[in-house]
Amino acid sequence: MDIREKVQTAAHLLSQANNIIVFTGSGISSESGIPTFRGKDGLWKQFRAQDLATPAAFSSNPKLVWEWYEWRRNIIADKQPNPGHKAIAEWNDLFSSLYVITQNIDGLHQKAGSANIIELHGNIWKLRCTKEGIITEDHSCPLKEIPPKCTKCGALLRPHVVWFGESLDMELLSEAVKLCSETDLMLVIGTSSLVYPAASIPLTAVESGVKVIEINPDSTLLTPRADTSIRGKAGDVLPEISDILNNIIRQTEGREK
Ligand code: BV8
Repeated sequence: MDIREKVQTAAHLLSQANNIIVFTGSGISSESGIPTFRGKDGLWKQFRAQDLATPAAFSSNPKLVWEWYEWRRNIIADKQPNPGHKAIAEWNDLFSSLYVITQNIDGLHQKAGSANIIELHGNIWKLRCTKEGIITEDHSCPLKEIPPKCTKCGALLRPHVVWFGESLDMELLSEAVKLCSETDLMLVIGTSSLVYPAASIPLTAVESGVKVIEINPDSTLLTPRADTSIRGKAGDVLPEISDILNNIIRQTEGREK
């Protein structure tokens, strides 16, 4: 099948689905101007994220780790959702249920208007007290001080994100796994499917017999397991799927009148 046929197929599968999951990685935000992790201008090219996004790095040099997150917050602060994020947000009321399960910490799905978002790896605009665990949201750029301190107890604040070597929030992970068994269709967009346990979510969907459609300019470790893999950019493919889906819905409603 060529890309046109795959886009048509994806729209038809969506038109027949009641419950869908959209699973995303950093690739969906790259057209908003936010670097991915492994792309040519990727974060992992300039920094070894595994050396900075870790509890050990934070305990040995919290200032350095915060400088990296401050730099990323500044990149993300003025970025807007792209047509890919917006297409997903426009589907909010088209399905019995639509969940966005994202590995991204940039908050662009919220900014686009999506509901039911599960942030598996946290959110760069949230900070957590290292002593009491209280989570606050702070969008100030730059932060008042680096590293920031808890206004209540004076302890260090950390980014409320999941670092390498840290377990994910088990409630979020089990909710994501449970949703895989209750969904008809999963779109997997902009992820290299390399980082676990998040990368196991689409595989859980495959093993539960869910139709899985990948959207990515490159092939990934998931590609051979997906029902369809559309070689394209999220910002191009998702609006195209949306246009065809809306035509199908209009035709169906026309016939029912
Ligand atoms: C844990 C937040 C254990 C922080 C991130 C097996 C099982 C369990 C763990 C492991 C395992 N094997 C290895 C591990 C360890 C590790 C891991 O997976 N390492 C990798 C490198 C092999 N996992 C962990 O450490 C996890 N924790 O397991 O702890 C434990 C268990 C119990 C108790 C204690 C401990 C935690 C991992 C979370 C790390 N945090 N982010 C921050 O951002 O600062 S990960 C971060 O990188 C992202 O969140 C994301 O998950 C990952 C990058 O992946 P992608 O989003 O896919 O980005 P990437 O650049 O790779 O790919 C982009 C894709 O988009 C490409 O395919 C590209 O082609 C495509 N694309 C580009 N442009 C577009 C596009 N697609 C569409 N449209 C476009 N325009």
